[in-house]
Amino acid sequence: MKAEFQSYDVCVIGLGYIGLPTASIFATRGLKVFGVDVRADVVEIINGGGLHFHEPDLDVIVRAAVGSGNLRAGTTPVAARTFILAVPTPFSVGPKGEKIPDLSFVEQASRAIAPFVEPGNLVILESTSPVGTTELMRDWLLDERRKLVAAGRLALAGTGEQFLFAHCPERVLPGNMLKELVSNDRIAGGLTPEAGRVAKELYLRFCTGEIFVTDARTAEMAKLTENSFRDVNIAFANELSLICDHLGIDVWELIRLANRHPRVKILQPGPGVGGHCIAVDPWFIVHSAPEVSRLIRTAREVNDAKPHHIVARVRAAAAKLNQPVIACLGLAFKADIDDLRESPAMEITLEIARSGAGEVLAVEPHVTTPPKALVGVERVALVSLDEALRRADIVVLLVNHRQFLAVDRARLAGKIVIDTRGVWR
Ligand code: SAJ
Repeated sequence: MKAEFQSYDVCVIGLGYIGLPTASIFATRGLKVFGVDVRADVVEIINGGGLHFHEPDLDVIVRAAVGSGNLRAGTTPVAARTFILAVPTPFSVGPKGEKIPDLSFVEQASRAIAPFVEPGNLVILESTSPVGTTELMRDWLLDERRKLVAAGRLALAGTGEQFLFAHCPERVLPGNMLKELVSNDRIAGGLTPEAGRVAKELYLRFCTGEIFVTDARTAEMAKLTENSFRDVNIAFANELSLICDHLGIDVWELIRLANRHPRVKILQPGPGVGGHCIAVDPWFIVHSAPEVSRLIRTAREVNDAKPHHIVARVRAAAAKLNQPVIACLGLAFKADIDDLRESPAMEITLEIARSGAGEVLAVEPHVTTPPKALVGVERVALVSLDEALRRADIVVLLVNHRQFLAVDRARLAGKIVIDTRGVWR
């Protein structure tokens, strides 16, 4: 058992897809890091040098970080020079269907670290957040400190000027996180110029990209802008796919040809947009300026409607057969990862099963036990790729996992194939 540190350099709150790689990389660069997660099972796995989700090469770096003694995890924060909040920022759905940012995890984390933060410490919000959240983080932290003083559990609450607050959004791509964590440019947005500068110094420990210092609100909006830009561009491709279906044109051939223009770079249509970022973040912009975010809102609606279009195609094909077996290939939100969050593939598979169109065989090479969402749903089973291809009358390719790209096309002969990714053409 390694000796406890006298003090930590960094305390990372939230050991998920962003917090764990960030904590680990700081630890491998010699900083003493304490990671905090509300889930005791996650803490135990990490302290054992393991990880609770799949990301290429992350296991190696977590093992190295824990093995060196520089990374430890626990369920409550500790004192540190810098605190990094990497907690979820989902949205909730209001009574009229409007999407409302849910900042409860940021608030909980801000209040949880309040007793441990000392004047001069830096507090960084890494979670993708609506504009103004870094200010809220400061306000929640100070409010909690005032309550602790009133309860006699803290000597001095302090003022906003005594601490440094910054927003430094992560920009890593799931599936390529470790490379991008190091090499991507970053933005350090301080509530004060000093906070931005100190945050930049910290990330220079591992970041080889450029780090740009700005104010917190610009940094918040920059991150939302990046993901909205991608969402709008994918929506364009998805809308084209609907138009092409209508006109009997192969959309992938169309895009391939249009992209030969020197200033055209259309993205790829698919079954919809998933994940916890691109399908969520544009709503934060819409929520903050609903009257003037028309394009961004429409793009979200186009992408959210795409799964239903795929289901309609599958149902139309199934209606021509008697009790068909339908293979749904892929449940993850994109290729070669195991993340099922906000996955259109999962949504489509469930909707097909519930529609009673036929017996559904789901295939997901990255999971071994049936995901919770499928448990208890009738007429759907998680099976191997081989079984699905053997038994299916209709094959729906939902995720371009490399295992599916390698499928011998002869095995698809005589079946109805709905290739939502255009990879089997
Ligand atoms: N998709 C398409 N067509 C495309 C590209 C993507 O349908 O041409 C779909 C994917 O299948 C997936 C979804 O979009 O369902 C999102 O995938 P993605 O690879 O575009 O992005 P994410 O969600 O994995 O990661 C994004 C990245 N943002 C940008 O590229 C602007 C990443 O850099 C961010 O760090 C991440 O969001 C985040 O955490 O915010």
